[in-house]
Amino acid sequence: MIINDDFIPKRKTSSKLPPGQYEERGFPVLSLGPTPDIDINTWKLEVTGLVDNPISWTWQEFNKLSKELIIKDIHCVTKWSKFDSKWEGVPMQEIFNIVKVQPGPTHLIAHSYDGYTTNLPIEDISNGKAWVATAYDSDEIEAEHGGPARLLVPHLYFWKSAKWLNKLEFVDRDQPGFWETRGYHNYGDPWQEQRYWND
Ligand SMILES: Nc1nc2c(c(=O)[nH]1)N[C@H]1C(S)=C(S)[C@@H](COP(=O)(O)O)O[C@H]1N2
Ligand SMILES: [Mo]
Repeated sequence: MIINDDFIPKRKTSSKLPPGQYEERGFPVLSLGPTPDIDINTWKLEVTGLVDNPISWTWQEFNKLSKELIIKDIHCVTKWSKFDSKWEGVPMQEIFNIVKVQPGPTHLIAHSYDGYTTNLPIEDISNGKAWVATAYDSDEIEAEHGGPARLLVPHLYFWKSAKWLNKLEFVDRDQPGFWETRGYHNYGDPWQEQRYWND
């Protein structure tokens, strides 16, 4: 009997799973504290630091920017991975163009409403690798998952994807953030299993 591969539903294979991870079908919530109470009428996203046009968007203004649909696997340092998570968001490249990022900065520091921070090399947020997500699964992002807006950097462990985003700061030196100063790897590549300081 000949079985045509095309008629077998595609299955998730372990090749999508970075070392040490397992597939999670749900969507666990991982926050260091309570979900901040954010009023959409006073919400803002500021962009500061080494940019020619620093800006502060309201929710209405931010939602006029062009968005993309993003379907990516995400990988949490606590070992769950979720395949094909579906988001909508503003590409970081769009933000670069509007604020005119100067040639100088080496890192982006993301700041959140709960006081959380995380650091990212500029290369890792350029070239279609990062978004400010405003929707998940065709709906607004639930508060516990970082709504109204969160960073999405799916090629790094998910702690780099700051929830409740409030400020993007372009700087010319590395400044490890909340978890990076508390034992998490400074870079966080899931394929290299860069979980903790000595990995
Ligand atoms: N502002 C903020 N962003 C955050 C966190 C947080 O506590 N505060 N937790 C991080 C961690 S450790 C992970 S794994 C992911 C979890 O996102 P989720 O709760 O949507 O699964 O958010 C990251 N972003
Ligand atoms: Mo995490």
